[in-house]
Amino acid sequence: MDKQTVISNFDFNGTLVDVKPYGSGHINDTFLMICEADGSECHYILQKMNTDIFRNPDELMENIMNVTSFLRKKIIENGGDPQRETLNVIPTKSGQSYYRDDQDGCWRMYTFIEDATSYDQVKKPDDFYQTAVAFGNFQYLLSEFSAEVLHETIPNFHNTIDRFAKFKQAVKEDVCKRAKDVQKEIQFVLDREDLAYAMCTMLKNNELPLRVTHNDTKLNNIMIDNKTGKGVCVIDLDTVMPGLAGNDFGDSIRFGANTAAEDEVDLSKVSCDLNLFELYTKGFTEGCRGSLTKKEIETLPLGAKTMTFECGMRFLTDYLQGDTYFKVHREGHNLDRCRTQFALVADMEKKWDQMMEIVKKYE
Ligand code: ADP
Ligand code: GN1
Ligand code: MG
Repeated sequence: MDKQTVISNFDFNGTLVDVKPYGSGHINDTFLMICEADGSECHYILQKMNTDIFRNPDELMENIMNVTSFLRKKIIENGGDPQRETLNVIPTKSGQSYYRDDQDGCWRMYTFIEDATSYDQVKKPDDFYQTAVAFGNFQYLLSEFSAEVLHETIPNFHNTIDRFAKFKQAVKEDVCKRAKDVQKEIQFVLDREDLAYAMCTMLKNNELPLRVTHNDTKLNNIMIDNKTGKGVCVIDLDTVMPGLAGNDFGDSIRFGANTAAEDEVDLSKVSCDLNLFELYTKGFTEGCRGSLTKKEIETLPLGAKTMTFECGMRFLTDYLQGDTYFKVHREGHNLDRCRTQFALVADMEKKWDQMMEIVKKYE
């Protein structure tokens, strides 16, 4: 179905002028709608949800409605602006949270967060610090949210043990006959089985608490206010589910403290910037407002290493399976991404003692 027809089914304010692809997310198809209302330009985000990945759009949208209405109340209580500080779903004309087209494509619309930017790379260290405060605060705000109402939108999302098993299965099946070319990368994973088990085992043993977390805390999933420089809104709420604080911390480090892009081909540019690591630790612990346990803080470096390893393993699994999960824009894109993640894990292994020293200051 064409986008104009899809859009005509939503109850938004204004007339559509243009609609074009937007952002650099790896999962959903995102579009910017340029509209006109009362003589001035306004914008909306239109998204075709990836229903190959999110199998149950009803449950997914129920999560988003529940989380955003909870956040809206908290933001109002704290004197904030609920139009900018959380996602706002624009309903369809029949009052639904998403629209299903005649080919079962599922679409949703959000108000556009104006005067704010989502970055693909850290431009100023303070921006990274501000995103840490905002992600920490997001988790803090959700600490009173009842986890029981949340559906698991992607089962075992950060179950690294399960990811490891699925990786080994993909190597065994080798459907695209690519395994022979990536023996070094496969061995890198197999040599780190302990790492795949570490955080999950601590959760199982109740050494780490289960919280409501975002689970996809990369830099471009947060909007930074163009004027104040503060993290104004956490977006991409598709994976808000029970999880580990260390994983939210870790995924931000994986992406934002890397001195290179996620898909950089020159691996000599990849490293974990310890100044950014420290700034994020400071911001995240402040944002969580003292709610993290001593063990959670101690294991933040492990969260960073685990999320980087897991993500690299997911890119490699997808490469072996024929690039069916993450959007790719060139041949070998997932393999390039996998290699940066493994180079970053190797760099963290070298800097491990320093990373542990840094987090000690914030216990
Ligand atoms: P994906 O799951 O594919 O990553 P996202 O929900 O993160 O999709 O959206 C992709 C990009 O679109 C974001 O990184 C951001 O740049 C932009 N975006 C999404 N929602 C909004 C919004 N409400 N206002 C402004 N920009 C947005
Ligand atoms: C995906 O949706 P996006 O692009 O913000 C992925 C994350 C990965 C990330 C790697 C639902 O995030 O888990 O860490 O790519 N999201 C999903 O860049 O799988
Ligand atoms: Mg995203």
